[in-house]
Parts: sequence; structure tokens; C-alpha cells
Amino acid sequence: VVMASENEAAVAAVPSDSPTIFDKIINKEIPSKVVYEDDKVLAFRDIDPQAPTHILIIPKVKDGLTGLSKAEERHCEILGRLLYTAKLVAKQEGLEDGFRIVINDGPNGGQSVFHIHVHLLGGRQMNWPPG
Ligand code: D5M
Repeated sequence: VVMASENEAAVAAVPSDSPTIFDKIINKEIPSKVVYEDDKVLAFRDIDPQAPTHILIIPKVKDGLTGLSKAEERHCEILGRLLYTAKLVAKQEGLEDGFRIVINDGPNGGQSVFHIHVHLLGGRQMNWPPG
């Protein structure tokens, strides 16, 4: 199905704990532009960039963390690691003038992929409030 916009994709998306396209990216079954990888997390360029730098940071093991709203205390360590990785990648990308971190959750948040991911956006002035 071809969606007219990311927003439509998000509204149409049905939250579930099933494997997502991000599992295929983790397993290198589909190509992605990886910018950082370690044993716990993967960071790769968003396919539909909303800023000169737009990177997604994800845990390699989802462990039920389809989105932030599903977080349990056991996820605290990986949640911290996702943010710390965002900082490392921001530095690697040369975003010394600043950047923005976004975690979309659920339909109102515009979430379309149900494997938690941190968006790292930079390289231009960000606006407030976000859309
Ligand atoms: O963000 C989901 C994001 O995932 C959205 O910005 C597009 C991106 N996406 C979807 N498929 C791919 C592939 N194959 N490579 C890279 N990026 C991808 P959300 O916060 O759920 O709306």
C-alpha cells in the first residue's frame, strides 16, 4: 500500500509486537545507511529525511518495547543507551550547533513503526512548536 504521507501511515498503523522492517534492517536483510552500531543499538539514516541530518537509533533487541508507552523498569538501561548513542552520533555528524531528539508514540504521536526508535534531527534550525 502506498501511503500519501508519513502521517497517514502513522494513523493507519496498527500497534503490535510483531517484527517490523527494523528487524530486517538489524539483520541486514534490507539495506540501510548505518552510521553507528554496537552490540546493543543500531543507528541508520531515515529513508525520508526531515532535516539535513535525520538518523534513527534503535535497540537491536526490542524486548516488547514497541514504543515508549510500553516501557517497563527493565528497559531503563536500553532507554538511556539510546539517548547516549544519540549524543555520540550527533557529535559524529558534527551537530555542534544543536540537534533535536524525537520519540513518536501511538497515533497522535505519529508513530508508524512499532519498534522503539529515537529520531536525531539536525543541520537546520528546528521550529517550535513541532507540527
Ligand atoms: O518513524 C518511522 C520512521 O522510519 C520514518 O521517519 C521513516 C523511517 N523508515 C521507514 N522505513 C525505513 C527504512 N527502510 N529505512 C530507513 N528508515 C525507514 P515514526 O516515528 O514511527 O513515524
